[in-house]
Amino acid sequence: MKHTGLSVFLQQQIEDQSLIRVLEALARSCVRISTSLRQGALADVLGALESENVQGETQKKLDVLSNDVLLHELAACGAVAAMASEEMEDPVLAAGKAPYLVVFDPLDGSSNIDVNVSVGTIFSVLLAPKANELTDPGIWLQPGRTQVAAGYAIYGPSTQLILSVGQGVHQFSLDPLTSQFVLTQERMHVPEATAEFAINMSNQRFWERPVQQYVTELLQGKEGPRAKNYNMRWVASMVADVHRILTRGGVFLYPLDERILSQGGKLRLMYEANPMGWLVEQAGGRVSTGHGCILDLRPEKLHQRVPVMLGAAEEVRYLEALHKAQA
Ligand code: P6P
Repeated sequence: MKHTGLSVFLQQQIEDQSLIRVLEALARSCVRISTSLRQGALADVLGALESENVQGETQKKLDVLSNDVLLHELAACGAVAAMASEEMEDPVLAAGKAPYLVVFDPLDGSSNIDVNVSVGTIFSVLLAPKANELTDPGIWLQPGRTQVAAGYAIYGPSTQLILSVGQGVHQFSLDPLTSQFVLTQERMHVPEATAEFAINMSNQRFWERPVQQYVTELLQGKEGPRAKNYNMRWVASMVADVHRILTRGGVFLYPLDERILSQGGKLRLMYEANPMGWLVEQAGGRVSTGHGCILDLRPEKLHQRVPVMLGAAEEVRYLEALHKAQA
């Protein structure tokens, strides 16, 4: 069966050639990152560095390598004015006068690399301001709903690129023989209801009451108020958990807990919650802090963290009702 190539698909979907250049640069980056990951121990790219990132997390060699690949490809494409990354304190200028900003998590879930579990690259494309405003930190603080494009690559048994430009969520698979992404699914969909949830249960004693109640009810199964049995999955790689939800449904939670209250949450707004939440909403799901849609938040800082609940709309709305009832 002949599959449509990514570039052909983008030309069919998008008139703006600059946006196509950005998305093709992101795709090239993901192919290069996938290749490095596949080499793994054979290329001395595993393991940790002495350095820490802005999050205070020890950087893996592949974190830095992936970040450098994205910086190079995006700067070279000529359509990106500036870039920001989970791995860097401050944004970096690229082409200067150009239409787009790109913010990314170059290798999400990297703690899983050394145990050979799926990881990913998450990206979000925003409109750039006029060239003379590029050093203003406020240009990055755009609500998730204003994203021009968003997506992720998942480096698993196969490498896949999932992206949207606001007209549905589409899946491309990397053909290892040609190193090209080809369309393998159009219009991914998150079912309204689910019987599968994803959360790190080891944090249960620290959660706020609405999440405690929510998960307790799920675990009560058919005998409980939800009147059905639920399955649980937790990969501890957001890209893998969200990809499962876009592929077969489900609900994902990384809620506040008393240990991270001061940080505002664990996951990052600009390059995890917003791009992933926008994709999920595009696919018919919902994304929330528990108190309201994440995509409507006005970001206050580039590396801001938020509580995240996303996936099956029925479950996210139920969680919001529990938060409202216990407010
Ligand atoms: P925990 C990976 O480090 C990450 O940022 C997300 O990809 C993932 O969902 C979460 O953290 C896992 O967190 O506390 O379960 O290790």
